[in-house]
Amino acid sequence: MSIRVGIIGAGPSGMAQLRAFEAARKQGAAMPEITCFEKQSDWGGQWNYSWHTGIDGAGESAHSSMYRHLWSNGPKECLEFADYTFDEHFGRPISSFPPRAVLFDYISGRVEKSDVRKYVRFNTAVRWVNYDEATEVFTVESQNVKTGASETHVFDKLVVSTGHFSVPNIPEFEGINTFPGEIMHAHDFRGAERFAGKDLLMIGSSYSAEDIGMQAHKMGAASVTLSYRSSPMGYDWPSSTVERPLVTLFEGRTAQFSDGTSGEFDAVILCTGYLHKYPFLPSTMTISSSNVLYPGNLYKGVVWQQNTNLFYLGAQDQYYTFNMFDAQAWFARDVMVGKIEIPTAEDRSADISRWLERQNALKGHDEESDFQTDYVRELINATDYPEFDLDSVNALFKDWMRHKSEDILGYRDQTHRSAITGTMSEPHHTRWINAMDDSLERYLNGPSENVNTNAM
Ligand code: FAD
Ligand code: NA0
Repeated sequence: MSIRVGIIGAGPSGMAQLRAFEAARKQGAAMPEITCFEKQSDWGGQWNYSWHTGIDGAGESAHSSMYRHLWSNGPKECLEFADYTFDEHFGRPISSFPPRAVLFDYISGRVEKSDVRKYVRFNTAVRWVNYDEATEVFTVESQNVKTGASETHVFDKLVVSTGHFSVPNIPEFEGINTFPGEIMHAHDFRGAERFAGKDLLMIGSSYSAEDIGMQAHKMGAASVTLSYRSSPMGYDWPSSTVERPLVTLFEGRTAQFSDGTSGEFDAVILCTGYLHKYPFLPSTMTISSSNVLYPGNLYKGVVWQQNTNLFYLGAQDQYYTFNMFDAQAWFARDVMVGKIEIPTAEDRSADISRWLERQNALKGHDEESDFQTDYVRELINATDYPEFDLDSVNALFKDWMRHKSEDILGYRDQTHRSAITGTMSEPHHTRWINAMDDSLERYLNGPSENVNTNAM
């Protein structure tokens, strides 16, 4: 009997798992029995944009945290699939920082060509998972979110690929109940147009705070204040943007900061990150971690230490994304089919500890990029995923971070070379700060019409 594989989630990680099995099938390997559960009506995960916030049209929690005018925050050359290049998909060079719709088109194009859609049960949420130690099988309870019909499935191997940037981390702040304006988490942000002329307070000092803050600036916000807990981002911000230490108190519209300064605001956006949350898994199979490059308890960042039939994809904080999910999916596939032998629990534990120790010693972004490069390299070396020049990609991450330091509003106008095809990207027809139409059509066909007045 062929193995039965369950995959929960058809975002980029789940799609990578489908593609990994399909790639092996093309080389003559037997295809396992695969069922992929996706609670939304389409695949793409975060990249499947929806205007819904809170609860979606099927009464489920809205998954995607992406927003209008989201352009890739890293060079596309860093996330390029080694087995499906941007040149292959678009047939011509494109710019290095495409908008969301363009990347959605790219990731969908690869799996559409692979004919793996048939394995996905859309509109189907996984509600609960059990594992029977004696028979070594998973029982998965799923429910069609449209009809309410529930089903039970049995699997030998289970892949959890539900992402970890969908359940907001929501801290409390003294007096915040007295704030009369809008308060939201970044997860519910869909566009900054309505913040034109407004004074915005963002709490947090990572990608969401930086990007939503600069979106608001682009859309004409009067001022943007970024409040940090640990350390400021320190970019060369536009003059109407400032960084302040953490808010200590809200009194009506006024926020007090720990350095004694204060400000009046129209809206507050909590850019305070996300929680690992897996409500369909018993605690014995659930990751408990903050957003780090190497969550504990996962051998090679993929295989659950206490149950080597259980796999997590994309559970890490991410420099690498799509190609790392591929490397993980190829690795998970080869473990599942017995091509990669799993070492003893003791040896796995020693391997995990080695990565955790290195993670604990990391200083700064360059070392983090080196860390994840080495991690991806180790996975690729263990499988037949096409090799590519990871040192070039690592260098590209460092160039990108330097460009951000030099020009936070202009780094997306830079061009980069593909480590896979050698193709140099095209400069985009419109500078990011002036690009007011983020559609695939406008991106591919011609310059934007509107020119923004906040351009530096
Ligand atoms: P997700 O994309 O989150 O997909 C998980 C899937 O699981 C979803 O389709 C969801 O519906 C499904 N699911 C969840 N629970 C269940 C359930 N119980 N049953 C069935 N299905 C379920 N990466 C980049 O490379 N470049 C970027 O520019 C970039 N921008 C980002 C911007 C934002 C605001 C965020 C939040 C993330 C961004 N990322 C970016 C990172 C992004 O997380 C990854 O690119 C990628 O989407 C992760 O893929 P995933 O499949 O692991 O998770
Ligand atoms: P993210 O920025 O949403 O990116 C997720 C931040 O929250 C940290 O700065 C942390 O501070 C802060 N924080 C947490 N609890 C806090 C509290 N109680 N008080 C104050 N601050 C608090 O989340 P994180 O985890 O990076 O940072 C949390 C993902 O979304 C990333 O992968 C990113 O790439 C992606 N993203 C991409 C884009 C684009 O592509 C845009 C947005 C997000 P501290 O003190 O822990 O440092 C355009």
